[in-house]
Parts: sequence; structure tokens; C-alpha cells
Amino acid sequence: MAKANGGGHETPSLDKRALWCMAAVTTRTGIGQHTLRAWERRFGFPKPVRLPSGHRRYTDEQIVRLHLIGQAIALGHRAGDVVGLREDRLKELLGGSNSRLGGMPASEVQLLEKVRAFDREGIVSDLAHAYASLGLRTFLRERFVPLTAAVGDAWEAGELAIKHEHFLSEILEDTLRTLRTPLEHGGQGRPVVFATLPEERHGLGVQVAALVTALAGRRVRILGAEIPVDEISGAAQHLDPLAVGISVTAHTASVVTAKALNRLRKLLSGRTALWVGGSGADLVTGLDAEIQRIIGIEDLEAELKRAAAHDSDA
Ligand code: B12
Repeated sequence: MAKANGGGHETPSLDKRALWCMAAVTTRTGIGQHTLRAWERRFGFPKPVRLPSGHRRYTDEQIVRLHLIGQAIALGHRAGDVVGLREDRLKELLGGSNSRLGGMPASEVQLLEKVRAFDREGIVSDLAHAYASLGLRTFLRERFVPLTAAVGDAWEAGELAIKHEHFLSEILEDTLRTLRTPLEHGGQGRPVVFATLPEERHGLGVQVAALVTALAGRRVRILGAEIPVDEISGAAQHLDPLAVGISVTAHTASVVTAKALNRLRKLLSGRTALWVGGSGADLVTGLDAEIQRIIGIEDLEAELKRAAAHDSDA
């Protein structure tokens, strides 16, 4: 869609380069139009070519760089740290975890082979081996999250089908639940309630965040995926949680989500924090100042530690 000097959205070409309108950039990179404007204002990138009409147009090089930035954010980097980086630095940063199969570590390539063969036992045993040898925290940070990003990219590149992605997601959810359940008995303090908003079916982020929270010794209550704001606030009234944690991917990082989160913030008591995490959290613009973005596992651990130290009735 919308290549600016050809096809549907016809525009004058300012030079010989292909130029893309904002909607096309959003479709190709998954980065929303508000976010593109906010980054341009805050970080000076992407600086578009301006048509005489004032409309923004973007080059292929900018789209490539935006795609890499999106991947870096999906891996837990902050927008402020990566939006200004040049293409070579971004590639360096993504390094071994960069997701095209060519750049993948051997362990991930083997695992994806097992996904293609629907080899559940093999995958479960590889994952068990990885978390036993690395420890849970390192496993989650260095294996699990990069693996899901790799699967997404392999799917996008046509190297895995949707049936493979669903198949692996089920195994990953089972694994996270199995790891979390024994920890729940020791959970203490006011709980953290986790959910995703309507339209957000990606529930793995919730499972990871809940496991990290349980590992920190904190009680957890998972509502699940696609939960209406009023239901979440109703559960919070009942539970008086330390925080409500909402997981957002690039798929729902939109104005609608920002509005829903701002409404949820108003419905929650002042005693309950509202945390927004997940690979799309940094892409949501227009959030009320009291809403906290907690992007990666380390940030979540730090926040849980802080809460345990400061809340008398935590
Ligand atoms: C697994 C997956 C699915 C599974 C989800 C299964 C499930 N049970 O969750 C299925 C197959 C259902 C799916 C469906 C779709 N998906 Co999908 N999916 C993914 C994939 C591969 C992984 C996402 C994920 O779960 N990551 C694992 C979590 C653990 O990582 P994370 O989100 O980075 O979270 C980390 C932290 O941020 C933190 N965290 C997460 N949440 C929270 C919350 C709080 C409060 C805190 C504190 C911390 C925290 O924990 C993690 C540790 O760092 C991504 C690829 C990617 N690069 O993300 C695509 C991806 C998100 N999907 C995508 C798309 C397009 C879709 C579909 C639209 C496909 C389709 N045409 O049907 C649908 C949409 C469904 C919907 N309505 O939501 C795109 C989104 C791009 C975009 N801009 O829209 C992606 C990026 C793939 C791609 N490269 O194009 N998907």
C-alpha cells in the first residue's frame, strides 16, 4: 500500500527515491503515527521529507532503521536509548538475537526446526534444559523473550506458519504456568493483578510478568487476555492490589489503548499503581502521567523490590 511515487496514494516525487506516506510506514513497521511524530519531536528521528503540502514522506532507509528500532524495543530496550542510533549500531545491538534465521544462535535455529516438526517433547525438553542450566531469571531474559521475538520475525518473513506460532505459544504458556504454580504458595503482600485489554490476545507477556512477580515473592492474580476495563477495575476493587499490570504489544499500541488505560487509571484507587509493560508499551502515546511504563524484566524486578522496601503493608 501507499508507496508515494506509485500506486494508490499518488504524490509528487521530490527526487528519484521511493517515498512512503505515514500510514504505509505504520503498516510496514508496526510503529504508530503518533509515535513517529513523537520520536521526530523528541529524538529528531525519523525526520521525513516534507511535501509542499506539508505532508510527511519517509525513505526506505528510514523504514529499515525503524524496523530495527522496533525489534530493539521488542527486546526490552527503551525508545530513548535506541531511536537515535544509526543502522550499523542497531544491528550490532541486536547482534545474536537479531531474528532473521541467518543471524540466530544455533539453539534457536534448532528449536525452530522442532517447531516446524511439531516436536512438543523435544521443545519442552530443550526449554527445561535451558532454564535448569541458566536459572529462571536469565532464561526468561536471554532465551525466552528473544525466542518469541525470533518466532515473530520468522513468521513475518514467511519462515514459520501461523499454525507453528500457535503451537509454540501453547507450549510456552504451559511452561510458564508450570514454573509459576509452585511459587504461588509462598506469595506475599498485596497482589499484582495482570491482564491485557480487549483486542490484545497476546497473553504471553502477562505470563512472563506474572512469573517474574511470583519469583520476587509477591502474590499474583492473573485475569488473562482481552479483559474489559470495567472488569479489571471491579477485580481491583475486590483485591486492593499493589498494582494492576497491563501487557501491550505493538498490535494494540494505539490511541484506543491509551484512552482505555487513562480510564482505568481513573477507576483505580490511589493505593493501586497502574503498570503498562510489554513490547508495545513504549509505543503508546498520550498516557496520563501517573501511569508507569515498565518495559522489561529488570525494570519489573526493580519496581517490585522498591515496592517491597517502601510499602509498609506491601
Ligand atoms: C506469540 C505471538 C502471537 C500469538 C499469541 C499467543 C499468546 N498466547 O500470547 C498469536 C499466534 C495468537 C498471535 C496473534 C497475532 N499476532 Co502476534 N506475535 C506473537 C509474538 C511472536 C510474541 C509476542 C509475545 O508473546 N512475546 C513474549 C513476551 C513475553 O514478550 P514482550 O511482549 O516483549 O514482553 C516482555 C516485557 O515487556 C515484559 N512484559 C510483558 N508484558 C508486561 C506487562 C507488565 C505489566 C510488565 C510490568 C511487564 C511486561 O515481559 C516480557 C519480558 O521482557 C510477537 C513477536 C514479537 N516480536 O513480539 C508477534 C506479534 C506481536 N504479533 C503480531 C501480529 C500482527 C499478530 C496478529 C495480528 C496476526 C494475525 N494476522 O492474526 C494476531 C493478533 C491477535 C490479537 N488480536 O492480539 C505482530 C504485531 C505487529 C503489529 N505492529 O501489529 C508481531 C510483532 C509479529 C510481527 N513481527 O509482525 N501472536
